[in-house]
Amino acid sequence: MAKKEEDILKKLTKAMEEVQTGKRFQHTLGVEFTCAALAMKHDAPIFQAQLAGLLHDCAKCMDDEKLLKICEKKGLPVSEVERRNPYLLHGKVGAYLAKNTYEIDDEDILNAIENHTTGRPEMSKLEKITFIADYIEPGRRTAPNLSVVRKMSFEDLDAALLKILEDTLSFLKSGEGEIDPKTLETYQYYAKQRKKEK
Ligand code: DGI
Ligand code: FE
Ligand code: FE
Repeated sequence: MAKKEEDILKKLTKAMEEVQTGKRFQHTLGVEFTCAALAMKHDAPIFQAQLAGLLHDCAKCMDDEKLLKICEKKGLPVSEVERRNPYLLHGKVGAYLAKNTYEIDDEDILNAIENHTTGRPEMSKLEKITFIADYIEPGRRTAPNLSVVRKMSFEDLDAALLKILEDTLSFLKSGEGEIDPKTLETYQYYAKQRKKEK
């Protein structure tokens, strides 16, 4: 790794340690590491994946009020579902902060941060890697089918993605939260794509 890249990672790691709780910071390091591993396996740029992993939850430790306030102040759109469930905004606000505070210009990284909770149709490889790494990182313990999904992630990104979306939707349907149309749309897009391939 080039010295400059090393310095950027070091600086941003320190910045995340400052804005995150201990537990969240451990998750962040786990996602960064898992992004790097998935990038190695699936031929994506490793440094780019590390940056996306490191910054994906940079706005996670803000309370609902703060997230809404930043959106209002900076003109970021807030949907009905997001207004009722402001934690869904931490990706969008995170991408904003990544660009404006952490000086990330790479649109692909910014998209990976923005879409890491709900996904979106037609994700780039980096977006898929970040979405999946967030779910499978070593510190995650509660998700169903975790060992299967972890293995799948190193075999077939789209298959893992679809399984995660499926499990997230059934978790939400079991009464754990209101479904964001974006999560459903993402699931439907990848389910349809999968069917076409068969
Ligand atoms: O920020 P993390 O906890 O690391 O992970 P995340 O950004 O993927 O957020 C995870 C939570 O987001 C998890 O409890 C499921 C939830 N989630 C994903 N899609 C939706 C959703 N919650 C709601 N209400 N609606 C969704 O469509
Ligand atoms: Fe998150
Ligand atoms: Fe996360």
